[in-house]
Amino acid sequence: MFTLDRATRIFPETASADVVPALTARFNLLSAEDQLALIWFAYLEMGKTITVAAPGAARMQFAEPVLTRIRAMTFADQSQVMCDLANRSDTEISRWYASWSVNIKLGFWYQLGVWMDEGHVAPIPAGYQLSANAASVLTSLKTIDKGQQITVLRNFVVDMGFDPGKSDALERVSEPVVLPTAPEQRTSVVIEGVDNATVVNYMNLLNANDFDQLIELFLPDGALQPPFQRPIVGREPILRFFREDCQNLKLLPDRGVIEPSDGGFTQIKVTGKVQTPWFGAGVGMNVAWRFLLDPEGKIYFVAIDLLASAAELLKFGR
Ligand code: ECH
Ligand code: GLY
Ligand code: GLY
Ligand code: GLY
Repeated sequence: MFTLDRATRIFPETASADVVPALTARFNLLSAEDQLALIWFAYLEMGKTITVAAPGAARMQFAEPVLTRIRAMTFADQSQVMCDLANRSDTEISRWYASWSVNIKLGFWYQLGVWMDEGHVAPIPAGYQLSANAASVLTSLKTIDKGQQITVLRNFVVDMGFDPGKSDALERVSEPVVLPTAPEQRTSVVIEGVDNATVVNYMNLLNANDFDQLIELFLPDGALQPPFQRPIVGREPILRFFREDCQNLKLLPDRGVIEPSDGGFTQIKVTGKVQTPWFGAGVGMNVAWRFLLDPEGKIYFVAIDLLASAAELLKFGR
């Protein structure tokens, strides 16, 4: 029978973008000043090629009290707040930050970036010299594909702030869940080589933000493994993840393969692209979905991998 551990190893030939955790580890060794400056330079660089979508008003209302407070501070205090976040120091603002969902964190920094540009928030000092290590991380970041670049940036932002651990943690704050797309406006994917109803429904329901129907596709002890993360196990945590982190994604699966497995299970690998609402069609991330379905067609396990290269989109052999 399958264990979760064994399930994570289906389709072992799938090569994920190891450069993402590698760069994240190198980034974490840098000083806070270097980290902030590096992100600023990376952000300016990316701005030339891809645009970030302004966050929605609903998302911004949660960070607004903190943003207003920061805007009223002196440049010195503003710089200190940003360094505290990067250092994960135990401060009030760092604790609030840690309680926010990924998209609120991204929206918060988006706003600070706009204010830095406009002169309301302390800029990175003109002529700031990155350390040799930081410069080398930035150089590496520039050479990887756009989908990998935005994943690295996202990791930096997610890891900041101070999380005191379960008992002392503030209540989690996330944006409201959007209504599912109306039935007549839904789209339907076509996946070359895969006509499996569970997999096709998974893609269509996620694209429609229909998380309540989507979760019904999973077994009660089913698991979902996002890129570079541990599997999320059980319907309730997975549903929470969908509501908090997966609104308005666009899944563009392209092709796949279906193989019978042990005990009447079925393993299915699909490759294609995913777009995040932050960058829209400007960035297509190359991904693989690796599904393991039970004999009734329920999802026991699905992993989403960010692929090492576009060539991986065509790799299904052993
Ligand atoms: C400034 C300088 C000071 C420091 C900082 C700054 C601001 C930085 C900013 C950064 C913004 C970055 C952003 C990144 C967004 C990345 C989004 C990504 C989304 C990936 C989604 C995927 C989805 C996959 C999934 C699929 C499933 O089937 C199941 C669910 C799920 C410059 C001020 C910090 C503003 C906006 C990478 C891959 C397909 C697993 C979710
Ligand atoms: N809030 C910017 C300054 O204190 O100058
Ligand atoms: N924002 C999509 C994700 O959680 O990866
Ligand atoms: N990256 C997911 C969102 O912006 O909602």
